[in-house]
Amino acid sequence: AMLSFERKYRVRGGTLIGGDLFDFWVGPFYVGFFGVTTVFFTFLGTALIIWGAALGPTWNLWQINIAPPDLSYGLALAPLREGGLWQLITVCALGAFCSWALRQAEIARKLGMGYHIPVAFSFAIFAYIALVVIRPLLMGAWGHGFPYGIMSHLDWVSNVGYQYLHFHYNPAHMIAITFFFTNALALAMHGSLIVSAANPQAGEVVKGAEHENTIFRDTIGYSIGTLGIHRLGLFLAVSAAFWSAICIIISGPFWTRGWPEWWSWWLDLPIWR
Ligand code: BCL
Ligand code: UQ1
Repeated sequence: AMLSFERKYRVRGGTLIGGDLFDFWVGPFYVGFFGVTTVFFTFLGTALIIWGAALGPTWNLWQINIAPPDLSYGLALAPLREGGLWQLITVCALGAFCSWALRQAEIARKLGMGYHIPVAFSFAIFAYIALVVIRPLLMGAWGHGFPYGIMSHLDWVSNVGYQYLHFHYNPAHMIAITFFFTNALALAMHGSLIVSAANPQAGEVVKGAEHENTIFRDTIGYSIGTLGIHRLGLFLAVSAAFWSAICIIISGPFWTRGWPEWWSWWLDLPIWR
């Protein structure tokens, strides 16, 4: 069943490819050309993961691992059992993520919205591409990608982190973390503000923007505004993903020693002499 206001938003057109051919809904979901490709890559990729798990030693969800090829394969295609599955799964993941972003773009066009949502999501895709495409290409082997598995990818992060002695000294990692934490603070402030305004004392009417501004002006002397907080949130979130991508791309291709050592530029400044 369709909600009363739903028909209004089911507008024809705005497709980027395929014209009217895939311009329809299945239940509440818009399909479109990119809905078809999303489903295709998702099912194929998931099937390949299950195949990889079947070839492996365990069905324990935590321990299933699909590893990239050995470094000795360089940038070549590897046999399926030797990392080839990882390569195909990576292609499916990229296909599904990009299809999803393009489907978001089609829906934004239908609704006459800006492209903020697909643009924002593309930063998350960029972080993934940084890990499994850009850095492996720059380092000359697909084996530098991270393995697909719950525990195994955590082991990879730990091992790669310690390869650079102390990853907290990576300046881009510092910036990324600062954006992630600031984003969490902003979302906590915003979420609590909205829930407070929407839940007044019994018998009182729901509060709006004037009250929202007032609580922040009274407590910290500044309100960024109802539109402003969403612009700030977009900036913080997108920056967190962007600097995450940068922090891993520079680890290896740009800096091969421990990250603590990178800071010797500070100790070497002539002002200390
Ligand atoms: Mg570190 C990376 C924080 C300690 C080594 N580290 C990161 C960053 C982030 C972070 C900045 C990971 C986020 C990211 O990339 O998002 N690290 C962090 C913090 C600490 C920390 C807060 C801490 O100590 C408090 N790190 C350490 C220690 C080192 C260390 C010191 C280990 C010993 N860290 C590393 C290494 C890496 C990081 C190595 C990285 O490689 C990683 C990084 O920067 O990667 C880029 C970006 C988001 C994504 C990549 C997700 C992409 C999502 C895609 C597009 C969509 C998925 C769809 C999904 C499959 C669908 C699901 C469907 C559902 C059913 C709905
Ligand atoms: C804020 O000022 C504001 O405007 C009224 C909101 O709108 C709904 C908010 O959610 C938040 C969290 C703030 C406060 C934010 C800063 C950066 C002072």
